[in-house]
Amino acid sequence: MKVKLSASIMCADFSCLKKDIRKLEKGGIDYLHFDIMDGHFVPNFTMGPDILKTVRKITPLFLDTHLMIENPDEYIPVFIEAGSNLIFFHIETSLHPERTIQLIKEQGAKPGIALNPCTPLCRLNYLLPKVSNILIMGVEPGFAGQTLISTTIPKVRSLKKMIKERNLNVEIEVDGNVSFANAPLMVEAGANVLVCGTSSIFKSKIGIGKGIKKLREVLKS
Ligand code: S6P
Ligand code: MG
Repeated sequence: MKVKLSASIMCADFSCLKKDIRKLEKGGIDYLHFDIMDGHFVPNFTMGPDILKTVRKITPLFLDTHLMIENPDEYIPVFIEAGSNLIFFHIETSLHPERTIQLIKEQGAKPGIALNPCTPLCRLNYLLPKVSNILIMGVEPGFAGQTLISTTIPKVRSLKKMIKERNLNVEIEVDGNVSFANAPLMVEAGANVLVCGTSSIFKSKIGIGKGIKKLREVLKS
């Protein structure tokens, strides 16, 4: 199965976002990844729904939204209305994840769960059949440009095994330090979607088009 690439929009050049989006489309990107941060769950701020709304108007691409916020239920409808096709909430932020998943479905998007590096896979036990994607964080959430935490690859492998044993159709997405060296290891372990940031397609020296091409080459996908 072809590996999907999701471009981390927080790593794009905001002074010419439309231009970057056209380069991503031309390069054959699959998803656009929106990192939403609230300064509480993570020590940083990024974008709000208005940016999504603006991007939704200028591209038909699949929009994947990564909520790094407390009280996700409060804001999920706003982000879906803005154009998100897939919503990831962090399991660490939801006391009633069944309700959160239901809310995302009712509002018309695909539900996904994100896991911090230290959060064990057993948190997914009862939820795995109810979601379409799992986001495995390879770094502590909050910033681009970090180094991959070494437990990420074995964690992806174990999750792949869980999904296979239960005969489920759940995509594994990996987020954080998806470099040209790390990406093939992530895919070999079972990743289906890779979040691409400053480690690959937003490396200023290479440029977006060549970055995507190089990533496809190392992945042979
Ligand atoms: C980090 C965020 C990510 C970053 C991505 C950046 O909290 O969830 O989506 O944007 O990790 O990629 P890179 O290649 O700079 O690590
Ligand atoms: Mg992210």
